[in-house]
Amino acid sequence: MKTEHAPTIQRADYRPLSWTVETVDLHFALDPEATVVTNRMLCVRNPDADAGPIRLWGEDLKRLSLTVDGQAPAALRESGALIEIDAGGDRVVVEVRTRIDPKANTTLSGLYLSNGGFFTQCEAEGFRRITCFPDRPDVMARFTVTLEADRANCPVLLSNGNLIGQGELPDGRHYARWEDPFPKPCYLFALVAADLVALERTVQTMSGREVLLQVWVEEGNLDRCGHAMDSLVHSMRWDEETFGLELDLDRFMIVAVADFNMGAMENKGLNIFNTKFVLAKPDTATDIDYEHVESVVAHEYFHNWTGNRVTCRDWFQLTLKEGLTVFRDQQFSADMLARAAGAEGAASARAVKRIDDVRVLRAAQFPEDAGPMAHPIRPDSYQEINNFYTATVYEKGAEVIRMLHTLLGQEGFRNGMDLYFSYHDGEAVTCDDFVEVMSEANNGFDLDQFMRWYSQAGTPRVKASGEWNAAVGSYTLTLAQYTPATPGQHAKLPLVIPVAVGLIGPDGRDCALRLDGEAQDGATTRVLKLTADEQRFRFVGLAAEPVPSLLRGFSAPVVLELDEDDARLAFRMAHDADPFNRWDAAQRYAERVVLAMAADAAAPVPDAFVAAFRALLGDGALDPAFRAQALALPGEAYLLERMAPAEPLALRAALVRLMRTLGERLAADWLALFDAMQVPGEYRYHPADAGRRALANLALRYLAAAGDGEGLARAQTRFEAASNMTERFGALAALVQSTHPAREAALEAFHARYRDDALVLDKWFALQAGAWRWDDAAAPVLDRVRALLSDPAFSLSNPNKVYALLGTYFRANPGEFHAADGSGHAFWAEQVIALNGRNPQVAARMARALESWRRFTPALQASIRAQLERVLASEGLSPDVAEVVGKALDGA
Ligand code: B3K
Ligand code: ZN
Repeated sequence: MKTEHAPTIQRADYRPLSWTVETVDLHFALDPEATVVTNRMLCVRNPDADAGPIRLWGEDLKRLSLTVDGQAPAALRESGALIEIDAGGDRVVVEVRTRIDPKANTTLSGLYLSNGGFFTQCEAEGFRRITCFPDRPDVMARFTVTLEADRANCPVLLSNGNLIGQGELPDGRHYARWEDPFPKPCYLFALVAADLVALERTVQTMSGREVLLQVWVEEGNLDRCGHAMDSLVHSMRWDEETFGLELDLDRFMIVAVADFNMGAMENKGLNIFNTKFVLAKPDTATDIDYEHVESVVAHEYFHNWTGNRVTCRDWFQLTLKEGLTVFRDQQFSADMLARAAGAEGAASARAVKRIDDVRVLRAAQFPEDAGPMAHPIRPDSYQEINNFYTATVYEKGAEVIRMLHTLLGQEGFRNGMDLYFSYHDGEAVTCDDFVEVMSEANNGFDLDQFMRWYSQAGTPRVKASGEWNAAVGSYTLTLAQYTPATPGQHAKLPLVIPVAVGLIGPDGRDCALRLDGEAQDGATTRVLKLTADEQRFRFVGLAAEPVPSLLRGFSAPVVLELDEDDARLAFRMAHDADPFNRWDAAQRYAERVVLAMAADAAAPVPDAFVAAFRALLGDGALDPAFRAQALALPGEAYLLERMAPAEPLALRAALVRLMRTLGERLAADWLALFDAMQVPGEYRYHPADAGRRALANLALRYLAAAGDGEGLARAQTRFEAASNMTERFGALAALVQSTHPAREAALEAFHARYRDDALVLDKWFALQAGAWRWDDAAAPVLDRVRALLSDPAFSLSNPNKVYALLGTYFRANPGEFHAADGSGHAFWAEQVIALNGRNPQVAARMARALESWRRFTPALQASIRAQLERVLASEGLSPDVAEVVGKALDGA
């Protein structure tokens, strides 16, 4: 058992184990309440480590027997989850039999039940909840697995690798035997025993091998697997074409399960997915769901090389596989979008993807990096590793890989990847190993200073200023950097920051760039390398004073501080040749307006802003998907982050007012836009159609916010007549985010239509939990959330339901959650405590919703602190929640 006060694990304490495992033979006699696991391991002495005992970890297990070479061990010591066994010689067979109770396992880590079937989740440390094992990623062993189960309940028996035997057993039971030819860490082990059916496809890999692809789901869902299958095939092709990486197994399986803590898991050859990221058909999934299915399928598939073939030496290196794999899936999605858009629209399509990714980074990672849980992409310590599957490790980690890609170029990066696999295939390595091969493959490219990105936490600030010298036609750009202090890390050193720069002339066109002392090469965007605290870059040969466009494409995960007046922002909103920066100019302008309105409830919406907004709205030359991004206001979480102190209620009031005003003043434009964006014909998931639907839905949102009669009528018709979920749900969202009397009836109709569809009901829960109040007399959203807790479709045991209802309320509805009377905070404590006893990982995720409490006004701080203390003092607190709440209260 884990103890209540989990010790802190330090990266610097890493030591190789004295004994590792060469082969594992697992036998599962599956039973819902008493599964017996027999584990035969060939343990071998590690020549690279100091002499010591065999170390195994086991948690929540009933140990039935343990032998070493068939004998009771001479000496066995236990402390917490750790078991140490003294053994002689160099090779011994350790056999452990354990009994586990999958039905009682509500943590969804280890072996558990979902709808009568058996499923596993082992990353990070779930395997020790199945059997005793050296549960560390640097122990890579070859697995053979035999599953035995009741045939009627579990006709399908799956594990990693290849099926090497199956047959009948007495008493209505049957068995299957699987062998994985590739050594792997135990976190990649998986089994599934359930009543499922598969969509199958056979494809050829680039070397001409035939492989069998399967997507396993419950019978009624077979008509929702096609998109996941297509996405898998596209991912395979992309990895072959882009990185020369081929599927290495004869069979690749995806299994969908409704109870799952996160999105999906890259178990070798047997990926297990949350149903949310597999199932999609037009009537139940939105365009965004389709996109997510594609990118999560790709992400897990790409892990086969970046994560599985080459894995992490220890969990501190998590970003080695996660940052790199997120970068790969982002590139894949961008390529897919660009391909669908054709040559003309490719740049805009890529920008739209980049904007999406940066929105996530700013909304989730920037606040994390500024709060009590701030950590470098490679943390130095943790209490509970599951708390470190963070936006920093994943999303900032991907940004760090992207910067390497920018610095080394496409080809240099590919050469580095090739060398990485040639050196480290089959190994468990570190982030240093990765960066070292990148350097070696690029003529010793100096990445020493770059490594600071792995060790420094906090979002760097880049402060830019420009000076125009009319007499000589030069423009001097001064860039300075600093990184604010983070908990436990006060002094920061300068980083290597690639800053992509363009200069826009008064005619709105990009100038050809020439740095002083360099030749003119016609380029209009240059990547400047900022490495010192402050540097100057002098551009020459300019005819008139330019407007700088900095950090194009978001070339580094930093906050850009640049003094730009409204007119300049409007100018860049209209003319910046870099679509990302054009979007960013609109965001900056909107941020400025909304924060001014939050600071002063009487501040009007500036006419100039409305005009700039209208110009974008009506610019038919712009791709609809891009316009939908540019016309969506900055996220509330990001805006709160930009406010000091954070005042969620004032911010919400400002957002309501701004949306209303934009809806009212541009009503005719929105109506025309909505009508122009209709997509005729049958639904197909295609980025071009998706962009039009997104823009039409956004138009409805503004019209509904303004209470526009014609807009609301259109929303209602669309809701009733829609042929697909994107339109139906978009219309419902518009109605719910309004004062329209049909609001409740629409929610009910939606519920009636989808009452048996768990994934669609998640949307229904989330929509209500995330609703704003458009009418001052309306009841607080908390009343609704409380009522929904007792809806028959809701369950605290199902993570998707928790994320939809509670997660949305805590994390995506700050204007309601932070109600001045503290009711939201008290509710939070209640729910975190309830979840803690059931599922610590899910509880800890919810707990994190209040970690940035010190940024709020004093009254809110007092309210939140009391609830944090209440949770900390509650009985049986898991290490997961204890770490989050403890760090939140500790502060810097
Ligand atoms: N590697 C898994 C995440 C496991 C989370 C464990 N708490 C999914 C992914 O990143 O692909
Ligand atoms: Zn991953």
